[in-house]
Amino acid sequence: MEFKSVVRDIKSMKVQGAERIARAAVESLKLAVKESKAKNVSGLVSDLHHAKKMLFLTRPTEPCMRNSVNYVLDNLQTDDMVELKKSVFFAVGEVIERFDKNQKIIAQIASKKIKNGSVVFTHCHSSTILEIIKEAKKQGKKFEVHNTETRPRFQGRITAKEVAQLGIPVRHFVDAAARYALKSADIVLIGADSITTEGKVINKIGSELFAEIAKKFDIPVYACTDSWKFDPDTVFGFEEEIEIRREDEIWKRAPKGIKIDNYAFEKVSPELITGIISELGIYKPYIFIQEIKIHNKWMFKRRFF
Ligand code: RUB
Repeated sequence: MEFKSVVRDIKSMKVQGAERIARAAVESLKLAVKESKAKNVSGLVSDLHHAKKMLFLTRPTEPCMRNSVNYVLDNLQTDDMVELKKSVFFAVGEVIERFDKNQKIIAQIASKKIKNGSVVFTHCHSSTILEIIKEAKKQGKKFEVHNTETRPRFQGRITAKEVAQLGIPVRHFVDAAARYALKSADIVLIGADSITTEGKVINKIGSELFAEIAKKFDIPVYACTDSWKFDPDTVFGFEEEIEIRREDEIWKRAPKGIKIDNYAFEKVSPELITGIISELGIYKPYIFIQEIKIHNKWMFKRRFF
C-alpha cells in the first residue's frame, strides 16, 4: 500500500466513518516515512507535514483525523533520523491502542442503555455504534435495530449487513421513512464526526432531522464517540466546515438547470441530545466540552497547515 492510495481511499470513501478515517490517516504516516527520500531530519519533518496537508484535504469535517495526525506530529523526536522515524511509529501505535481501548469503554457504558426488548434506532454507519451493539448482544440482551439507508452513499446498508451478521433482528428503512422507524424505537444511538465548542454534534446528514422526530416521540438521543472528535478549531472562532460532496453522487447526469446540494453532514443542536457518551463518561453536551478542556488540553493550540 502506498501513502497516496490511502489518501485516495479516504477521499473516495472506500474508508469511511470518522474513527476508521483517523486510524487509516495515522497509519499512513508510517508509509510517508518509508516512502520519504529525505536525507536529514528537517527534510523528513517537512515530508510529514506535506503528508498531513494531503490528508486534511480529503474530508474537511473530520477533526478526529486532524487531532490524531497532530498528536503524532506533536510528539516527534527530532534529534536524529532514526529517533524521528521511531517516534512516528511509536506515536501511531499509541493512537491506535487508544482508539481500541476507548471503543471498548464506550461500548461498556452505552450498552447499559440497551435493555432486553429495546428497539435501537441508528443512522449511517458508525464503528462505535457497532461496538455498542456487539457488546449488548454479548451481554445476552435480545433487542432489535432499526436503521436508515443513508442516501446517497447507502452506508446504512453496511450497518444493516453487520447487524444481521451478528444475528440481531434488523429493519431497514429509506431515510424518508424515519418517522416509522422511530415511532417504535426506545433509544437513538448515533455516532459523531465532530463536536463543536458550543456542544453541537456533527454527524451524517439527516441526524438532526431524526433527533427532532425523536424529541417529538420522547425518545432519548445519545451521540457515542471518542472525545477526539472534538474540533479545537471551533474554540478559536472558526465555524466547522460541513463537507459538500459531488452533485453526481445524488443524481448522475442530472438535466441542466438543476443545482444539487450534497451536504454530507449536519449539526445536531445540543438541546436535542440527551447525552454524549465517550470514554470520559456520559455528559450533557455543554459539560462534555468542559471535560474535554480538562482531559485533552494538548489539542488547544491554533494550528495552520
Ligand atoms: C459516517 C458517519 C458516522 C461517524 C461516526 O459518515 O457519519 O456516524 O463518522 O463513525 P461517512 P465512527 O460515511 O460520510 O464517513 O463511530 O466509526 O467514528
